Amino acid sequence: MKEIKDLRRFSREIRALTCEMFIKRKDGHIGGAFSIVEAIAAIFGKYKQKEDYFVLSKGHAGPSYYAALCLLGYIPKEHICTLNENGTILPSHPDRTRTPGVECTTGSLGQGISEACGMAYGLKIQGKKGNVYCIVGDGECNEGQVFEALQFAANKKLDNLIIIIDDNKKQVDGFTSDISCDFKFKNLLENFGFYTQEINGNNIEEVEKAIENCLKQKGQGNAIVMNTIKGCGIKYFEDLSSCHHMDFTEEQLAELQKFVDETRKELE
Ligand SMILES: Cc1ncc(C[n+]2csc(CCOP(=O)(O)OP(=O)(O)O)c2C)c(N)n1
Ligand SMILES: [Mg+2]
Repeated sequence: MKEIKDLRRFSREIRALTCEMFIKRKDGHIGGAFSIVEAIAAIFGKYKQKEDYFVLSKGHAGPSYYAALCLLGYIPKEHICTLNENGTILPSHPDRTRTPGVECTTGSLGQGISEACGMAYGLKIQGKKGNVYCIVGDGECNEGQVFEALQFAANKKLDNLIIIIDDNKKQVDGFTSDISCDFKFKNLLENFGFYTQEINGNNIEEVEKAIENCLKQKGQGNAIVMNTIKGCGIKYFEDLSSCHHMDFTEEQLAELQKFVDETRKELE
């Protein structure tokens, strides 16, 4: 997909399909799955090449990742509504031994980014082409392991690594700023030695431009700090004080269904 309008359409399809998984399952991590949809759409719709890797370090956002993989033909459609069922190929958190298209097993916060750094370094020392895209949660940055990974990536100048921080300002049970310091991730990452950009991560043009800039620069690791909204795309969930993981009520299931119906109609 080369054009913004195609990426925008892709992001809407991703949200609708993710809703269908949640409706069938009646629960799910909607907040963090929806805040990264534009990033997922841009990476998978335009940038990710065969030699590249993708790591969803905030593995609980798996469903929107699966939706993109399904729309691109990696995951057969008949599996899409088996999210988190016994024996499914779609566990709630990504598992590379189970799901076609998934390249890294994640879910234990902090580990994915470390694996991504290892992959990027591995590509470098083997003289191979390829970039590694890694999405990390803002709450996930509570994990010390994230900072160990950043130090390594900065030291090795991993310019084939693009770390994307999903700064949706919330974690499980509240605002990230109430749990840890109110970091300015941009300053932090710049001080670590990364080529850092701060953008509106729910604006697909801004995501596209930021990735484009990363692909041009050499000699530094890349970081994109995305200001996003938890639950972005459905106002009902955006407005809740918390929509991290939800056991959906009948009213909420109806909101999800309404969104699916409206989106499908608009996309016809
Ligand atoms: C090591 C580890 N500790 C705890 C958890 C449980 N957990 C799942 S999501 C989450 C909050 C993550 O917050 P954030 O990264 O901000 O996620 P988002 O807002 O993107 O959903 C926690 C603590 C986990 N998956 N891994
Ligand atoms: Mg968060």
